[in-house]
Amino acid sequence: MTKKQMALVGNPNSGKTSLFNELTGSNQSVGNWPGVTVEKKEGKLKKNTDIVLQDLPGIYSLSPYTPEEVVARDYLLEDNPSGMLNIVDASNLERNLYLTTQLLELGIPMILSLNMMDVVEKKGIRLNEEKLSYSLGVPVVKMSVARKEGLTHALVEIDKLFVHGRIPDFPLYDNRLEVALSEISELLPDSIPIHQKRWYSIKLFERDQTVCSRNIMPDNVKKEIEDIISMTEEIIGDDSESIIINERYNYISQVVSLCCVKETDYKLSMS
Ligand code: BGO
Repeated sequence: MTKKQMALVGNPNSGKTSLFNELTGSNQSVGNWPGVTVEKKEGKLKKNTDIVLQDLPGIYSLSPYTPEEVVARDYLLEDNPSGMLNIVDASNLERNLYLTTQLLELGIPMILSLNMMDVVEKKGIRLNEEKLSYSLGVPVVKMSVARKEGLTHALVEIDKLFVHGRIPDFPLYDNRLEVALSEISELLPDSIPIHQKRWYSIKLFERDQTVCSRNIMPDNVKKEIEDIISMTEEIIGDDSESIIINERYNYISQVVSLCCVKETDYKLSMS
């Protein structure tokens, strides 16, 4: 019987290794990813050995600048995992959600694990996971791996994902950018699966070298896409890569302001 694959993704120091060890125990195998000296770890869940958790290297983004980013991005795009467990350090939510915005564009069902909730509580921050879940369109699990809290809830969400996991909606950005992205999406070849069209549109808009060099389109279409990008750069007044970065941060700050309250602010507004 083929195993069900689930990717474990997150920034370095988010608690990914701690979570991987808690969920898989001694059911682990370690090797290297082909062609690179990046460690490859996978493990069967202790509570359900039909599910294999693929521990991806800790990364800050899916830009192909480091071997770790390349490994993670290739796996997520080409190995068709059924879902991903995205672990974020909730005590640095704004910074950690940057990777999440990119993961949401890959067309893979996601569970968001808000780790380090013990630190969040000590900092006096209230995090509303229902609002976060609603804003991002994915199930959210609060946890503290250090205190072994939230692990059972994560396992329940993993089981649910294999029954009725859905591809999340991707974040929507500035209208002028959205027009460009939908025009690029229309020009993509049929060989790109529908659920990956958003990812490819954004990567082409950013002039991502790995995607551009793949020659997935004839020259006249490449030219049309370049015209769309240049025109949008002129309208917004910035280069395409910065446009995407700024839009991601705008989106994140809206989400965080909706879901996060500092207890000191709360007390101030009550007094
Ligand atoms: C050290 N809460 C708290 N407070 N800490 C956590 C939690 C949590 O929920 N989860 C993990 N940590 P990794 P990556 C350490 O190693 O799993 C801690 O990179 C130390 N080490 O224990 O390695 C975890 O795989 C000395 O901390 O993350 C670890 O994603 C002093 O977060 C760190 C203090 O976890 C990173 C901590 C020698």
